[in-house]
Amino acid sequence: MFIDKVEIFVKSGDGGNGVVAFRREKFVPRGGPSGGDGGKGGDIIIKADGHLRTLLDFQYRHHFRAQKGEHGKGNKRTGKDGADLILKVPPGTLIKEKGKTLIDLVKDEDSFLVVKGGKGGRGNACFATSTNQAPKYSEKGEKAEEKRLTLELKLIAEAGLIGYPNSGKSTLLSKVSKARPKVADYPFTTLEPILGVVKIEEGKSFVLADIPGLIEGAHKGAGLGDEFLRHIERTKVLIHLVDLAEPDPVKRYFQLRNELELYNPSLLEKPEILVANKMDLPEAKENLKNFKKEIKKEVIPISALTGEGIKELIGKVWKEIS
Ligand SMILES: Nc1nc2c(ncn2[C@@H]2O[C@H](COP(=O)(O)OP(=O)(O)OP(=O)(O)O)[C@@H](O)[C@H]2O)c(=O)[nH]1
Ligand SMILES: [Mg+2]
Repeated sequence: MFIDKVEIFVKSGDGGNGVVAFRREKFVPRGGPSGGDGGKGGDIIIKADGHLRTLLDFQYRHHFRAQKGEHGKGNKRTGKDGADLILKVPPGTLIKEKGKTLIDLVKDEDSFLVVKGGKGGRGNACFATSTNQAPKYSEKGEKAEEKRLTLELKLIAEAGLIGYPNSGKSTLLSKVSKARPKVADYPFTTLEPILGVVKIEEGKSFVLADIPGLIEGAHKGAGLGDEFLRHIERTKVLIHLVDLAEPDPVKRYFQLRNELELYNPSLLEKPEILVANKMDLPEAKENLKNFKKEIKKEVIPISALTGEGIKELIGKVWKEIS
């Protein structure tokens, strides 16, 4: 299962308490104050790691606590600081609190302190003055911070497949990558986004996202709705797949563009590679000429089923993103 949004609960470490203690030495009847300070509690830091691609690690574990600071000790010894906890997430993860974005960890190694550990309290040794040489009080450590956070990952796919249900998006993804999305001859087969890595040759690869099909009215919730479009908001290029064997592919093309605009008009400004699929079928061959005439845009004819035209398509995508 692909996880792209998780809620977690984070709590830093409490600061250790300062203590009250007095020196006890054989020949010193009234030893001075010697209570040490408490250690600082651990912080929780969220850090982007370029090797990660999903938030899967957070599927089963939602609660995270950093270590507490140790209490102070006699002989003016300071308690140990609690260890920090570093949570790793894929680059592109947004950290939100109560719906507000705290930060966007864009690239590898980006990090953000989400909850700060409590400061250690001071021991009584700190409070000795000329007028109060034997203070009998110390500070308590500062309390930890706790937060409920949402981690949201917008897939870092460089190319996104869009189109009506049944247009062949998943078929294409399974042809060009090792991803094995379900393919079937009914609409809304794909229920959640699926990523695949398209390898052209050594050192030349890109991530392609297959998202559930869109239909007219998706912005109002028709079909599976349009919320999946957020997964392709950051792609460099959109691959718009149209089933040319359908009776009116021209209308469908414009309906889909309209849904993109209603979701986020800036999607229309992304480079669009327009693909006419199912060219192995006679109906598709019949429709192609009219389709090209009406759309007035470069069209790449392919058959995701037989593989015809796919190499040229991938070459075009690579040119656009590299
Ligand atoms: N003849 C022919 N059939 C194709 C081609 N590409 C896909 N199909 C068929 O079209 C149907 C839908 O394919 P999918 O890949 O599941 O379509 P999708 O766009 O992922 O659909 P959703 O996940 O529902 O949005 C399946 O029966 C495929 O076998 C093609 O190039 N030629
Ligand atoms: Mg699909």
